[in-house]
Parts: sequence; C-alpha cells; structure tokens
Amino acid sequence: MYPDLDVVVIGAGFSGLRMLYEARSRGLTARVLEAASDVGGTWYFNRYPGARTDSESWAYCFGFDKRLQEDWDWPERYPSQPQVLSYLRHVADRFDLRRDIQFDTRVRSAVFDEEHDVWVVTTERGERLVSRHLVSASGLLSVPYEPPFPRLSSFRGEWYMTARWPHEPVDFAGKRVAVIGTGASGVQLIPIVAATAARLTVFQRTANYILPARNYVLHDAQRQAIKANYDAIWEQVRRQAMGMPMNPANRVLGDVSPEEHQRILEAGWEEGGFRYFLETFDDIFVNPESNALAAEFVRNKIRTIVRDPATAELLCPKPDHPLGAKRPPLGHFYYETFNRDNVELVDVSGNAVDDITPTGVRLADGTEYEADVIVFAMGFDAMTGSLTSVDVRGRGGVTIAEKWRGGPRTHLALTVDEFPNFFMIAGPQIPFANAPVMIEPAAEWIGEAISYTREHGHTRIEPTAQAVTAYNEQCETFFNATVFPAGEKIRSWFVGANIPGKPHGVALYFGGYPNYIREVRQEAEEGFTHY
Ligand code: N01
Repeated sequence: MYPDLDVVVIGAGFSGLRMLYEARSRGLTARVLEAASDVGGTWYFNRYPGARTDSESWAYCFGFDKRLQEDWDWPERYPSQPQVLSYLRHVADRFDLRRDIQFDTRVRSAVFDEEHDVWVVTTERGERLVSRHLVSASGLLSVPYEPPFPRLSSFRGEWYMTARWPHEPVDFAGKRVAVIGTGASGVQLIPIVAATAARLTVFQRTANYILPARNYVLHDAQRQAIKANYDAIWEQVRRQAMGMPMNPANRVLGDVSPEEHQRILEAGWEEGGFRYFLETFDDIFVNPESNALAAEFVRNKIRTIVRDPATAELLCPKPDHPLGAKRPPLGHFYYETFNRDNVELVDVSGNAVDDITPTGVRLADGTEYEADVIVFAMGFDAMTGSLTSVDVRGRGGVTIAEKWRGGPRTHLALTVDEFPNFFMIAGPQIPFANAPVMIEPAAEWIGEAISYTREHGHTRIEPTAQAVTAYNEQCETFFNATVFPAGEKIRSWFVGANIPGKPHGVALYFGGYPNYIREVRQEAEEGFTHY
C-alpha cells in the first residue's frame, strides 16, 4: 500500500494552518481535515459573547512571514473572537491554504499500518486516506465537557454551551439567565450577559483569581510601533517563561522590603493581564510565601471592589488554592458585575448543581432557580480529549486512549512511542505558555523530522520509550517544583482533574518556554537521537 499523501493534518486552527504552510514549504503533499465549515479551530467554535484572547495581540499571531506581520493591524490589546477569526481567515487566503483543506470532515479513525508504515485515516463521510505521516492539530481545549445533567432535555427554555455557541446572535434582553461555570469562558461572558439580562444567576463551584485584563484600543501610533518592533517582540517572547511579550521581573519576593511588595503588586494589578504575576516577582509560582502574598493581594482587591461583603467572600479563592494552580482568567469588569442589582452569585461548592428541571436549575438540597436561558461554561476534556475521543491506533493496535490510561505521556509534547510517524502540535505536555508561539516551533520541528526521515531513506520515525519516560519525569519534576500540587483539590485541567473519572497526569510542561525550545531545537540539531 503506497501513501497517497505525505501528511494528513487533523484540524485547521492556528496549528493546522501553520503545519500546512510548513509541509508545503518543504515540498510535501498535505491534506487538512477539518470538522468545521471554516478555518479557526478554537476561534471558530468559541464565539460566545465576550470571547477574546488573554494574550496581547502583538504576540498572539504568527511570526514566520514578515509581510503578514506588516499587513495585519490588531485593533485592540486583546483581540476579540471575530478579530482572531478574521486573522486566521486572512492567513488561509493569503497563503492559498484552503485548496488543501477539506471542511465539514470529521476524522473517525486513524490506524497505523505496520507493514507499509502508513496511516490509514477514515472520515465520518466514509472517505479513506493513506498518508505516510499524521499530524494532530486538533487543539488542546477543543472537546467541551458536556453538561452531565440527566434531565437537561426536559428544560423548556434555551440552553447553550460557550464552546459550541451558535452563529446567530443570542438575545438575553429581559430574560432570566443562569450561567454554570466561572473559568475563563464564564468570566468573559458574565459581564456581557449581565448588561442586558433581566436577571443573571451565576453558579460558582470554585472561586478563582480573576485578574483585570485592562483591554484598550490600539491607536495608529501604537500599531505602527508594533509593526516596526516585531523582531524585538519575538526576541522578548523567546526569552519569556510563558512565551509572552513581557520582561521578567528580575527580582523575587525576598529581594525587596515588605513595603515595596504592595507597591509592586499594585503596579502589576494596574498593568493588567498576566503581567500581574509575570512582571512582579519571578518566584510567584514556586515560592509559597510569594504566592500567598500575591493571592492575598487579589482577595483584598475583591473585598474592595465588591460592595456586598458576603458576595465578596464567596468570590475570594480559599487559602488552600494557590494562585495559578488553576489558570487565572482575565476579567473585563468581572468583579464589578456583582455590584449590579440584577446579578446574584450562588455558591454550589457544598450544594452541587444536581440537575436541570423543565424550568431551571436545581441544587442538591432541592432549591430551584428559574431560568429562561442556561449557559454552560463548564470547560473541556483538555489536552488529551481531542485525541482520545478519536479511534487512533498505533503499533500492535494500541489506542491512544489505552496508551494514556495513566495520564498523557509524550516526548517533547510532539510524539508518542508506539505511534510511529505521528506528531502533535499543541499536544499534551506542551509548555504552559502563549499558544501561537508554541505552535510555530512545533510545526517547524515536525517538518524537519519528516524531511530528516525521508532524506535518510527511512519510512518510520518513532521516539524511544526511554525518551518518553524521561520527558514525562521532567514534566512531573517541574510541576512538583511549583506550588500547584498544594491545590490538588481544585480540579485543574492542568492534571486532568476537571473531568470526573479522567486519568490524572501532568499535562503541561512547567519548565519554561525558553528551556522547552532549547530542548526541541537540540533534538532536531543533534539528528533526532531519541528516535
Ligand atoms: O473552563 P474551566 P473554561 N457544577 O475548566 C465549572 C482556555 N480559555 O472553558 O472550578 C458546577 O476553566 C468549574 O468549576 P470548578 C483557558 O486556558 C482561554 O472556562 O471545577 N460547576 C469551572 O468554574 C482556560 O483555562 C480563554 O469547581 C462546574 C468551570 O465550570 C481553559 O480554556 C477563554 C461543574 C469550567 O472552567 C478552560 O476555560 C476561555 C459542575 N458540575 C478559555 N463542572 C482566553 O484566552 C464544571 N464546573 C480568553
């Protein structure tokens, strides 16, 4: 059996588009299979009101083409979902990528044929493609956690999932709206809904640290400065632990006096976004004292902003919840929203949402909250879900779900032993960092690995089991060096704990983006010695 294609790519979001460009530039034949009707991935599906990036626009984009950077104007500090989607559409058109993308095509299975060293990919439309290589670009947060409520279908109102938002606008005006979930998605949506709903009831199970985004419109001079400084921006990003266009604080808590601590945290809070913890003290994620101080500062801000003391206390994360152990969302006047007369916060930490009734939300103690609209913002089967939900089989017929029965295990988040010729972009165990800047080096590395294999006359490339074990140990070591394990009860998707019954395992690399990139480059430059 000869392959029809060099590469099949699953997904046409940031990762799939970049991979297709990379494959083409290396003279490889490639086809992208995309379940949606257009490019965009995450930015196609998550079109809920208020959706926007939490990374600054000037580094939430591709850096591989200077003219692309010069052409594109970002209108805001944090671009909105329609703005990011427009950008990705522009990329697809500018590089004529669409002719190799098959839309409305969901992959049903991908099976490695050991005799011929090819992947046989079947789609839900009944097609069969034979490809030498398979690249999963199906997203790290793309399989939503479906509302697990048995009587949801009995609900007589409208209901929506943030991650599967309809294309038509949803009108909340004059309606009683219930929102379940207060992660990054819920936090962005809640202030927008509150502005028009007659009544908004927010069901919160775990209070998180919501940092002020402080979005702003970029004026002409700022846009020109961004374009003129892209080389410096990418240089800054390459040195930054989370791949962000920021400078390190270059100090830890112990370097300055207690009086200075508050001033520095205040300045970070005013800067907004992740600058609160990235530009204040470099040890916030590894030093319990530094973390506790930054966490208490946020609690005090909540108590200052939210007028009702009981509501403010409910919004304060518990002391056993380290800042950052759950990804801190960015808020756009989130805490201020709870000062509105039409907004109520309901604590479901000890009185769970039990079910949905024909008229609303029922809690375990029998209390019912009537609603005309329910929005579920309940998160994702993160990191592994987009692969374990597809029948992907490697050598000996082992499925990826079986392989990751004890949690994800990869080599450099790019490959898996027993899965030859298989690559992942933004797969499990990528660094905890700004997504687009991780995607580019991954696509380049995969391109290099494929070219290397072909140039050396091989038809198979696969990491050794030892390399996978070593990388997994590294991920565990870095995670254990942070303060995050202390928050083991808070159900973070970082370790698979947000989905009931999901295997736990460290799903992110916390060793910092520069270290990760160094390792990835070393592997390629030394000739793929772990393969
Ligand atoms: O999901 P989440 P998300 N009863 O898992 C609650 C990225 N992202 O979609 O905390 C009641 O964070 C759950 O409660 P608890 C970003 O990386 C980025 O918001 O488990 N509540 C939690 O409050 C982010 O981290 C952007 O106790 C239930 C919420 O649902 C990741 O995606 C925007 C429940 C889920 O929060 C995921 O964010 C959006 C139940 N039975 C997302 N089950 C930007 O960059 C779950 N919950 C802007």
